[in-house]
Amino acid sequence: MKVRTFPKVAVVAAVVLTLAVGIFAIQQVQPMASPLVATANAAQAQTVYLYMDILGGFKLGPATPGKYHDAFSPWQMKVSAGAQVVLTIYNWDDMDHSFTSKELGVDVVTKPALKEGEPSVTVIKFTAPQKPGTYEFHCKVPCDTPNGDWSMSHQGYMIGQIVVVASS
Ligand SMILES: [Cu+2]
Repeated sequence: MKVRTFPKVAVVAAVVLTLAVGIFAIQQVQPMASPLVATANAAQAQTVYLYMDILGGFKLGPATPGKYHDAFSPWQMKVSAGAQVVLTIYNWDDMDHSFTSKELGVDVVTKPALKEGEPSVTVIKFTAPQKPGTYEFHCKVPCDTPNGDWSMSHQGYMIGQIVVVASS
């Protein structure tokens, strides 16, 4: 029996047609795929790394000339809404302090420095609120004792702020 063969030109034409249809199909699919990819990226929260010192008898107080007070440094930090925050705190003081915030759902005691010049290191993780605004944190451990715990009731000392800004 004679085997029927297709002319070469017809085979090449068929392959080219198949490829053309394939490419056309891919191009048709892509506009659908793009929004799905964008959604997946938006769902991946940004991770932000923050670093803070706690210093004992470090910062002059305006109402108490010549007296140095315990303080967070920096005491104010900005993060994007919904960001995953990894906050590393170096406590250089010779006593416990804490990073405490009911609004942020964080309450962690930072151990004293190992010795002078060797801070304890505490890593805290939390998710920044979705709502932009100013969220307060403070130290709950009685401190700034030589000054009657003055730092504990003063912003910029043992009271600080996480400022949440709308994510771009
Ligand atoms: Cu304190």
